[in-house]
Amino acid sequence: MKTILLGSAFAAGALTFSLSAEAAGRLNVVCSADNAWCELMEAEFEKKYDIDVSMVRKSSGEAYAQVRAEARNPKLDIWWAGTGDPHLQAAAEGLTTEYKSPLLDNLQDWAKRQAENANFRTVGVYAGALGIGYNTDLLKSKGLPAPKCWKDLANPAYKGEIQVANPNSSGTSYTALATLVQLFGEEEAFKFLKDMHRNVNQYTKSGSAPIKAAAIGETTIAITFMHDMVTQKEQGAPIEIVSPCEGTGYEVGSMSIIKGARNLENAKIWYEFALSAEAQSMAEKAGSYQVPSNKDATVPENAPRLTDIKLIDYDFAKYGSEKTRRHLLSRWDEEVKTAPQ
Ligand code: S7P
Repeated sequence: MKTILLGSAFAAGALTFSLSAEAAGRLNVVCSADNAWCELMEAEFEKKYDIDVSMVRKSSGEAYAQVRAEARNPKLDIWWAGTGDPHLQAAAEGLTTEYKSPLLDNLQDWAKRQAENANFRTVGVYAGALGIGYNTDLLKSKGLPAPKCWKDLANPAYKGEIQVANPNSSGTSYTALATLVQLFGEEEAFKFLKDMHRNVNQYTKSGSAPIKAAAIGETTIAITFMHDMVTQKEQGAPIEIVSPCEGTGYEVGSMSIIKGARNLENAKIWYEFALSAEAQSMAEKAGSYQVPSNKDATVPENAPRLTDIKLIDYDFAKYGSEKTRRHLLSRWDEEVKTAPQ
């Protein structure tokens, strides 16, 4: 065991503190961000610390399922990134550990609130809003109208043209489901989802897959986070980003230490690294355009700013609760997935 001085490793202004750590050792991470960002985080962390990272990439709902399944014998130490709702559910179920970072006061209010809502069993690492993206070339060649609102997506003209993820596996898609319920009320939201279902060509496992498919012309319209659309646009894809006219929901991408983590001290080192301005400013290098939670981190120029978007007052405590998530997901399975197309 040796003591690592973390303060010097982080951006100026960060608190200096020490952790008694298994500096040389291992860390098992489940990563729910885009693969390129997961890999960059792993590489940069390993460059900086003498810790061997073993990482798996899973969508948020799948990562939550693994954490839950392994509760009695955890194999993971830390769950980094992914939408906040399943992190909140894991916190409420006692699957994650309370930890108060010395960097909390450097974080945006929405990131601190996420931690407070979970009794510090999770924390916000980034934020981003949901939107509708479409392939401008395909839309034009098919003579389709440009969607402007959520409700437009039920237009029969879009039959077979829309792709969105399955909300059971995907945090992005659960955020969309919870957003529609908050915007329209549960009955109207489910009626809309059943109508839109006639237009859906595929429910993917991963949340960002639909906009990747739109970028290569495999679907015309996609529902994803706007920052995932920016990634495709930056790579030259003919993607238009729509902020729905009714308003939209957003995620507080989160991070949690697993209860019973075998490499707890190393998990804390990752936690501090991931909250640092230095690490968060690297996201753009991996083509990720979320708004970082550390106030001192560089916000990518093309990151969709939450202040420019008509956002709903997303009720994270309610829609991240076990009761509401379970209810909405089973209703989606029973009524939407099986509805006639
Ligand atoms: O790609 C980045 C991102 O959109 O992916 C996360 C997402 O939860 C993982 O994908 P799933 O929807 O498949 O769970 C988001 O947190 C993040 O912004």
